[in-house]
Amino acid sequence: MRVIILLAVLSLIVTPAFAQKYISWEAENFDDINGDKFEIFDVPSDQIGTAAEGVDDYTVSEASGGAFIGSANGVGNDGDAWVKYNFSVELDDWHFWGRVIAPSISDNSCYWAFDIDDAEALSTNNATMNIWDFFEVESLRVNYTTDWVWFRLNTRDGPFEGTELVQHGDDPVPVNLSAGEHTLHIVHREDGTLIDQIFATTDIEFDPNETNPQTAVEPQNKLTTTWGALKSGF
Ligand SMILES: [Ca+2]
Ligand SMILES: [Ca+2]
Ligand SMILES: [Ca+2]
Ligand SMILES: [Ca+2]
Repeated sequence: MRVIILLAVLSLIVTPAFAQKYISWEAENFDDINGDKFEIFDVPSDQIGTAAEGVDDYTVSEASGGAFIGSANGVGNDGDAWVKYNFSVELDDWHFWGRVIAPSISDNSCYWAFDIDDAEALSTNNATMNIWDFFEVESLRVNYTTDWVWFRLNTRDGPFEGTELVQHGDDPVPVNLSAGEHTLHIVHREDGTLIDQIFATTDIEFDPNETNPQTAVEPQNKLTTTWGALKSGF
């Protein structure tokens, strides 16, 4: 009997070591918005004007939750416009991803930062704000598409440490977040950049381009925090 109890206790202790955590939310489900650059598009979208950026005008036929955010070409870049997400996690190293359409070198970035004041959320690359590039590095531009692609969170020159090329390599940089509530600001940079979903996991191996997180794990609202799953289940 003692052995059985011991095994039961051990299994409770051991199981969490294999558990990976996940959190995701719809980009259009922001908690706050500032400025007039970002708008919510329902699918099928009206034609997104990108001809001015060398891409044929196109419509977006599919999006998680039936909607996405972004700006049409012509509304202008930057503008200090932002959306803000409140979420909570457990203490861990989190790998963030965004589901994005970024069809040209002029439609492929935003700014971002965690846990800043609204007043700091500016369309500026400074010591607080990062640029999130989507196939900006020359060797990646061959990948431009009007389809959705999952991109790891990256930065051009900090303060976050993972450049776009580093994040495409074998040693991507996670975000270490403390337990509890956090915010993510996405700040407008290039018009014509579209965002459908935000996803984060403690699993460095997980690639949402290979496994749709919506089918891999039960969808959860960001306010219900995180959930675990056995890695072997993937
Ligand atoms: Ca660009
Ligand atoms: Ca543009
Ligand atoms: Ca910066
Ligand atoms: Ca969406």
